Amino acid sequence: MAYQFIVVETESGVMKITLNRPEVLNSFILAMSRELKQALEAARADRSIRAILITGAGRAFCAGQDLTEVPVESEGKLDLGAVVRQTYNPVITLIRKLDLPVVCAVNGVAAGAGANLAIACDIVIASENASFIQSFTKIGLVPDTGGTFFLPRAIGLPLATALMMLGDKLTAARAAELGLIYKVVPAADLESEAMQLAKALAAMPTKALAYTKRALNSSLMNNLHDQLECEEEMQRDAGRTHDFDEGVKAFREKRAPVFRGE
Ligand code: T3D
Repeated sequence: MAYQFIVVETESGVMKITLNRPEVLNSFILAMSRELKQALEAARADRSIRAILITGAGRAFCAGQDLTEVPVESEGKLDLGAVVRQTYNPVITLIRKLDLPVVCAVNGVAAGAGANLAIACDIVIASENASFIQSFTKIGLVPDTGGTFFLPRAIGLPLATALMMLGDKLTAARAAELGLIYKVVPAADLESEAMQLAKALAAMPTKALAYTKRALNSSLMNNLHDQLECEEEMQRDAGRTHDFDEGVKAFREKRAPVFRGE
């Protein structure tokens, strides 16, 4: 498939998606979000893809909505709800529902929808010069792209509220300290470390990772009883996979397992 605003490359079971509008810090236009969604759907349909890596081209990860695209002086007639529904909601829904691990390599500033795209991914690794800014209120808007769901759950309501109301910049180091992201690495190592991580995930038992993701998704809303039932169901499914048989066999034979993702 030909893409104009993203670059898609595949290697060793990993689909790497690079947001590619560096001159405007990879800010979102509808067409870019559609391409991102298409790429994620293509990954879902391709059994050889077992992990996804999302990153940005140039010095930024993503500066959120392209503000040059938004009409101003609309006399209250503009429907930004429709923009959110078309541009951001489908991408976030897909990332969370996808039965594949999604790694985000945050290579620079992640602002607005860009910050919330990053934290909706499964594992976030950031360069030491990356930062996260909930910049919405600075332009009179409300955090979207799933941010009001994920941020308070990740770092707690009081801090999430302050960050979202004030729009303060959170450095990658502080984000890691707070548990918002997995780890920070030197800028020069981000690309290779993120790809190494994604490849490691792609060689793992893909279905077990998918069921783990489903259980974690459910845990965000379930009570204990329902969550225990969810774990039971996920474990039942995991126990019926080829990779479970292989994992136990390899353990008994004292060798490294070779997982097929089945
Ligand atoms: O439709 C809707 O609006 C609803 C949906 C909303 C979702 C959202 O994401 S709302 C939030 C939108 N994003 C922002 O408010 C962030 C705006 N950008 C910034 O605050 C800063 O650019 C950054 C903090 C991200 C980075 O600052 P800095 O100093 O490193 O870079 P810069 O010089 O500000 O930006 C570099 C260039 O990118 C510059 O263009 P130029 O002067 O070199 O021609 C700048 O205009 C452009 N740019 C940066 N962000 C955006 C952008 N162009 C369009 N849209 C952007 N969001």
